Amino acid sequence: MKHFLSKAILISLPIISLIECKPRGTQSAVSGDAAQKAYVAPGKYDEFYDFVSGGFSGQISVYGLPSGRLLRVIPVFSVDPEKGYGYSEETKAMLNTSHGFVPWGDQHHIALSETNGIQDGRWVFGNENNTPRIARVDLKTFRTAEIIEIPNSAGNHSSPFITENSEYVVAGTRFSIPMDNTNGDVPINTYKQNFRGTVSFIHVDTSGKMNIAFQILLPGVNFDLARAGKGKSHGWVFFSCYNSERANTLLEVNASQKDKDFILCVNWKKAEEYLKAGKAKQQAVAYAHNVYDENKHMATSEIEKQVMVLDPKDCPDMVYFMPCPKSPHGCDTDPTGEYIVGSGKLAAVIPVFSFTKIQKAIADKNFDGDYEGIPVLKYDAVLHGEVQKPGLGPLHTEFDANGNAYTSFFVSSEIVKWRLSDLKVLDRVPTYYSVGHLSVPGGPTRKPWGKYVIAYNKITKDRYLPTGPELAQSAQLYDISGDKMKLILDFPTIGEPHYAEAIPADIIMKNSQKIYKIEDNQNPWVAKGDNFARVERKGNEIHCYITSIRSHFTPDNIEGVKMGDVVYFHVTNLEQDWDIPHGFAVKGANNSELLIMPGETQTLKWTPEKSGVYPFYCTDFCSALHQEMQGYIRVSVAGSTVPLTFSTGKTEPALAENK
Ligand code: K7E
Ligand code: CUA
Repeated sequence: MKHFLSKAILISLPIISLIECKPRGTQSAVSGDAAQKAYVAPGKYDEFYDFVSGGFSGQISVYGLPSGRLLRVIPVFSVDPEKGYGYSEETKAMLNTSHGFVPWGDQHHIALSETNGIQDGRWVFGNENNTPRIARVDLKTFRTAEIIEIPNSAGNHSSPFITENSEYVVAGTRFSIPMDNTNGDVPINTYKQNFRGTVSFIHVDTSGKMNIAFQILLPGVNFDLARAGKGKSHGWVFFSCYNSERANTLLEVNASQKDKDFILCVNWKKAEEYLKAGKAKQQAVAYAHNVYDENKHMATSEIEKQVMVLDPKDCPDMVYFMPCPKSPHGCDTDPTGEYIVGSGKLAAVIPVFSFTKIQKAIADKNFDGDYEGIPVLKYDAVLHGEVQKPGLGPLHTEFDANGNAYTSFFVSSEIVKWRLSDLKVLDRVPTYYSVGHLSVPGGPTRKPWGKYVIAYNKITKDRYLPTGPELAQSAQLYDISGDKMKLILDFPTIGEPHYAEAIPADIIMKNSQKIYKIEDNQNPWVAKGDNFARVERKGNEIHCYITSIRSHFTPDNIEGVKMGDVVYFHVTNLEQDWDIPHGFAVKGANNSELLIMPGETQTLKWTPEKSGVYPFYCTDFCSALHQEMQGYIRVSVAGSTVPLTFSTGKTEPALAENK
């Protein structure tokens, strides 16, 4: 028998390798013509934009769906040499924080702006965990417009979740900490006395401008995820939290003791009333608030000095805890706003809570005591029901427009479809492998667009050609238009994808900006035409006001720079044509290039390290004569008498004094 088997394997191997040229262990799992559904012909547009968080890359990337084509990486919390973000003088202030310039961030979740609970395509918000911040990206330009730091927070994980008219993005702290206005120098094992959690409500005005309206001071648990209410539950936000044990060491054991942790229910309309009534305490803190001015083409950073803090002690009926089994992660509200789904990482069921029952339990004071002074609602009184035996390790839930929910299971590595009304499991599909977040287009809103569910996986293993110790990060696209979910595409992502949202392309593309108008350019260093191009000395600073247009720089010959000078190249791109950026780089510069959009001015700071002649050139292939788009800058020794001169197209030989 043994002998026969091995012979059979020997014989069949060459046949298998003829049909199947992928490495062994790769499962295609795509059936019939399913892959056709992800095919977008050359020159055709995708149906959806998909905004995907970049995890430890710090950026947000944008894909087309269903093709999975990468359209753009938007620099947000990390410097990006491809676009000069965080390298040009104009953009550096975007990455300023109360800790100084931070060139890296951990970009975790995103939230698309909404009007009446429907995606409106104005902005995408992103959070940063490590140095707690929220960013707003303008979807006219796909550029980061604003970043605000969150005080009294550490590990800003539970964010940025948005209310249904973009009134607020919320941010809950994962790590509880001693508050910023206290002497933080306390023994770690005084956690229970000294460590607190906060959730922050960042107001967004109609122009998008953010400010921290208030924070709520809470017990020292770990806030994990959140969702705003919608429809009937508009005015509320639900935050999952774990570590109700308030352990400060070996959390994997010590924060898994209790049978149930909590979902925090915040009545933010009530909080607004308390704020108005003067119940908030002003607290002295320090946090950066950075804004990019589109006309000045420049960021400014301010350190804000105070924040308003509401303490539930002074504000009855503002917050409640709802028991949730066991170490909840995702906390998601369905399109009607009636159901709140908690996903306990270690739980054997998925609890679904009813907003109506929550309101009734509050009215009836149907409490199970309190937790650190905050009323705890009775589990049975607020429960709609539990999804039985759904899978192992539920993490996140999204919804379609037909009353179905889709939950990701990390441990059993699958997506499970179930019905909200009767909590029956309808379908399950494997993911490759260990799905974390998942997303249905419009899935967190009042109006899911449906059609697909996308799995954002934590482990790739054998899905792609190996690339050394680290493999491609992986997303998978499933068709959900029928009763059964069908895998139709794998596509790699940049950084680790946590949350993502997809939105119909037409909502965004109609507003997409093509150029910046040169007449609106208010950059203090702009040169609005070749006749304004010049080089000026201010002490030891050399300011080169350079223009670029296909295919030359003005000026392109610069002399009279001396060692000890600091050179600023202020480059204005005079083009007024879509998709004609020019780049700028100078030999020896150790701070990336510039990439300058049509009508924009950007500045590269350069400190030459020895005398000589340095070429500069355009880094973006802009025309047939792009390779001709170059210039020279001459740096002389300190104390030299070479006069400061600049020119373009001047060909007379230089005087003999210049050697
Ligand atoms: Cu990846 Cu949103 Cu940090 Cu869940 S979190 S998986
Ligand atoms: Cu400008 Cu190449």
